[in-house]
Amino acid sequence: MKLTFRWYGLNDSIPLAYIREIPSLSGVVTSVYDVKPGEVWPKESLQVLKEACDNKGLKMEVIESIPVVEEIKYGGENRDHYIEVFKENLRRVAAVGVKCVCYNFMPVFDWVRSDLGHVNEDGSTSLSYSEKELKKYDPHNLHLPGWDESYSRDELSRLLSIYQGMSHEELFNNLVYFLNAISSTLEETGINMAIHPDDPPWDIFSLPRIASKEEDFKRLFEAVPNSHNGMTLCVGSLGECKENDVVKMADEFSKEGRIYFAHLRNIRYEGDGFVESGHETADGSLDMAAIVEALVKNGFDGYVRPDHGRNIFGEQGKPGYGLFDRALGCTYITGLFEMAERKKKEGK
Ligand code: DNO
Repeated sequence: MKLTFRWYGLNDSIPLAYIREIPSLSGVVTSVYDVKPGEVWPKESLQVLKEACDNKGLKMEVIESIPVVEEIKYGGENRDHYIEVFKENLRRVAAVGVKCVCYNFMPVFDWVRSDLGHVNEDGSTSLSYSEKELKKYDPHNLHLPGWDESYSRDELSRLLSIYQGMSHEELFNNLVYFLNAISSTLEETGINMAIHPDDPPWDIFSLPRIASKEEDFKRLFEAVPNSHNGMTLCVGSLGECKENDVVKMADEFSKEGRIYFAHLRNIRYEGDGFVESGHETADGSLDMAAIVEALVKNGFDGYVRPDHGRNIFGEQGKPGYGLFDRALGCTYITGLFEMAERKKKEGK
C-alpha cells in the first residue's frame, strides 16, 4: 500500500513540511481549490501544487476530488458540457502524474454530521451524527467545512427542488452515463476513478443515495465493467450502517481489484447514530485489523489515508482534518499493514 495524507493545498493550515515528517508517508491527496466546480483547472494551479510536493519529496498521485457538478448528477441539459470539462481535467491531472481520482455522486450534500464538536470522555472532540439531531437541521441552509462545493441558500433550494421525486434508478443511470462517457479518457490517461461511498450511507433529507451498500457497488461494477471504474473503500462511511459488513466488502472488492483507494478510520455506534472515534479497533466498533488483513491477503497495493481525526492536544484544526490525530492514525495504519504483510509472507 501507499500511505498518503490529505492536504488542502497551500492554504491548508498544516504545512507540507509537517506532513513529510510523518513516517512511511509516500505522498499527499489534494485538489485544486482556486476555481469553481465545473471549470477547467488551470495548468498553473496544478503545477504549483506539484512543485510544492516535489520540493518536499512527496508524491501527488491522488486527487480528492474533481467535483462532479450537480448537473451531471441530476442529468441536466448541460451535462455533456460538464463531462467534457471533467475529461479535460482528467487529462490535465494525468499530465502531472496523477493516477487516481476520488469523487462522489451524492446529490447536493457531501458528508453530513449533526455535531462537529462532540466532546469525548477523554476531552478530545469528534464529529458525530444523530438522526434525531439531523432532523432539526434546515437543508436549505447547510454547509460543512471540508466540502469541495458550497451553495447559497437560493441555490440549495433550487437544487433540492430539482431532486424532489428523483428515484434511485434515475440517479444510478446518471452515474452510469457519466462513467461511460469518460471511459475512453480513463483508458487514454490510465486514471482510476474511485467513487467515495455515501456518508452516511443512507438517504438524507429525502435525497436518493446510491453508493451505500455492498449491492450498490456490485451493481455499479457490473453496469460499467471498465477496470478503471473502482471505489474508495471508506470504511468509516460504510461502517456507519450496521448492516454493512465492511470486512467482507474489503475482501470481496479487493479480490476483484476494484479498490484503488482506502480511507481507514473507525467509528463508534452511539445513541441513534455514531461518533468518529480514534482510528484504533479498541476505540470504535469496526475491526480495523481484520479490514487490513483482508486487503493484504488479496494483494492490495493501492493508496491509503487516515481519515477524519479527532481534535486532540489542544489543536483547533479544520473539523476532521487536524494534524495530530490523523498522524497517529498513519502510524497505526502502518503498523497494521506491517503485521498483516509479515503474517502473509510467513504463510500464517
Ligand atoms: C470527507 C471526505 C469526502 C470525500 C468526497 C469525495 O471528509 O471523505 O468529502 O472527499 O466525498 O468526493
